[in-house]
Amino acid sequence: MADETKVEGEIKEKLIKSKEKWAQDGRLLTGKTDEARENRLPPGQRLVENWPVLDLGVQPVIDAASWQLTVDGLVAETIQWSFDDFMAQPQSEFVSDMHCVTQWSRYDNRWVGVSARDILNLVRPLHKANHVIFHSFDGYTTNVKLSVFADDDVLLAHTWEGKPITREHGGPVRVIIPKWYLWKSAKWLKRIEFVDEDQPGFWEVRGYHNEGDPWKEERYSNGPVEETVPGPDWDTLK
Ligand SMILES: Nc1nc2c(c(=O)[nH]1)N[C@H]1C(S)=C(S)[C@@H](COP(=O)(O)O)O[C@H]1N2
Ligand SMILES: [Mo]
Repeated sequence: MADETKVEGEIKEKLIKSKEKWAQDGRLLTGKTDEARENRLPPGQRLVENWPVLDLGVQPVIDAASWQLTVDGLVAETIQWSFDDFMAQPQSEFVSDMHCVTQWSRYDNRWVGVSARDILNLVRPLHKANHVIFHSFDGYTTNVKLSVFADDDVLLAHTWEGKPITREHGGPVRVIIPKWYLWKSAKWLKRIEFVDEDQPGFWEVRGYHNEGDPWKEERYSNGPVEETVPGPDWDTLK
């Protein structure tokens, strides 16, 4: 089925290259790590009211009727769900903030979906499973530690603010990991794989940090730079 998924647009090689370059150069790092945490805005971020779209230039067209989710790897029970199967699971509603590495944050997003905790209870990862790899229908991958996936606010979301998540934002189902920068929240989710050895994903091998804590400004793998540099206008990133 993956092969039949229609993909619109072309991978934006130029955009990917320039973001990779920023990662090398440490662009967008502010050097400020303890900016007022109580106002919820991590260092170097600014608040937006809209919801920007970021992708590789392709937005797979996946209608709910043909969508399938596989959860496999080092687990006691694998999952293979249709969208109906997915919707028949216990549903969780979480409200969380989003923080994108390109410096925008959006507060109070209301999500509905199946929680990571519920997935973990069903598949029961084996002891040697230490990492989780998300695979998406556009070929994107991203990695987190099992302990990060197991946090109580992690969701496989199908609904945002009472409406199905649109195609551009990763519908029918995307991951939401509120405590990490948004590149860890895979859109167009296809497969969740439990592994023993870490496998850095699409951006992680292109200079992004392997973790992604916005409060520690874990933007890039080469660590913070001293100098404050002006960020690009994120509107032009699309
Ligand atoms: N499948 C997939 N997931 C993805 C991406 C992508 O290109 N493909 N981009 C990531 C990045 S870099 C960001 S910032 C967010 C953007 O999500 P949004 O477009 O809904 O704001 O999705 C993340 N998840
Ligand atoms: Mo991003």
